[in-house]
Amino acid sequence: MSILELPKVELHLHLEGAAPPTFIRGLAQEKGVPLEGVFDDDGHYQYKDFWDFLKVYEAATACLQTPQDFARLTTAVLEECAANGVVYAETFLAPDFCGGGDVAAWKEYLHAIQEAADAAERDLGVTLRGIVTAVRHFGADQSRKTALCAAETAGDWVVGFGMGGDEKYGEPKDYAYAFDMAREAKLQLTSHAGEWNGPDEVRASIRDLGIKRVGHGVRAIEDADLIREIKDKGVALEVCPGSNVALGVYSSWDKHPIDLLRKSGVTVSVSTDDPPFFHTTMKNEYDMLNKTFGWDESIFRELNKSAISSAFCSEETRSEIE
Ligand code: ES4
Ligand code: ZN
Repeated sequence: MSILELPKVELHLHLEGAAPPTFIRGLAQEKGVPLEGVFDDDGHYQYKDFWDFLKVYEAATACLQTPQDFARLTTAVLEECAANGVVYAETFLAPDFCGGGDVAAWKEYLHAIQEAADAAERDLGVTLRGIVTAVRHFGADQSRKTALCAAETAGDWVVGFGMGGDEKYGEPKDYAYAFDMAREAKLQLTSHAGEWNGPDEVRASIRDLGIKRVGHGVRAIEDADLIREIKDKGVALEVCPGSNVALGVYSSWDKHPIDLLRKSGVTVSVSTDDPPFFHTTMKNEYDMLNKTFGWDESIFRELNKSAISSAFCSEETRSEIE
């Protein structure tokens, strides 16, 4: 079997960030939303660096206005997942972009997203689960509202709580209250760390937020003690190599530490993050890992096994995707 055709598990995928440019352009036209500076002449998303990316991301997201818009987005994203052989995905959902952090509005958005996901599971064979996500640079107060949205909808479908956004804004401990709320609601926890800040950010996130998975976490490779701690605690890294290269965390694929992390015994999985923004797909990630590091079918099968074991879903769902 070609490695590109293998069944894949993806644990780090932002729903809005997975919106195809054509989808966002269509929506903008329908709604009369001006989208200045979002696309280049070829119709791709354009941004100068990560911080500009966050602005462009928010501008594009402004076209997504109703629960129905998010339902259509979910369908489009899951079609792309299916085309890439993804059988199970966890997606970050930000209530800040779905009803502005209000619990009642969030429930309506979530309901629409879940209905679209259920239909895609039937029609396309892709299972989706949600991780409610705070946006770090929106601040600690807002993160508590997000955690309330998460706690109010925790269950078989909303399985986790996380945080993305600007890692240079504030400190992990500022968000401990939100993560405590989510933990009490029996949600599993992840946070973006160690993409822009170094190993200390990963260490502080594990210590102060009690996370069991780290979004990116790749810069942990710079600290041998931290690598040991990550292994001892069974923390898994959601690694997105194509994203890291597109944003310049690493200058090229062969400089990316994923192979070193895997060889050092850290649990890693592979995801696309915000695929059209980074000109990638799960097939492209597999192709590049094969070409750069010589990963073969047995390594990819192992990778997916450990991705399934670090998934946040119920044991029942886990056994269905195995
Ligand atoms: C992110 Cl809040 C958010 N959304 C999409 N991609 C991201 N990367 C880091 N934070
Ligand atoms: Zn991310």
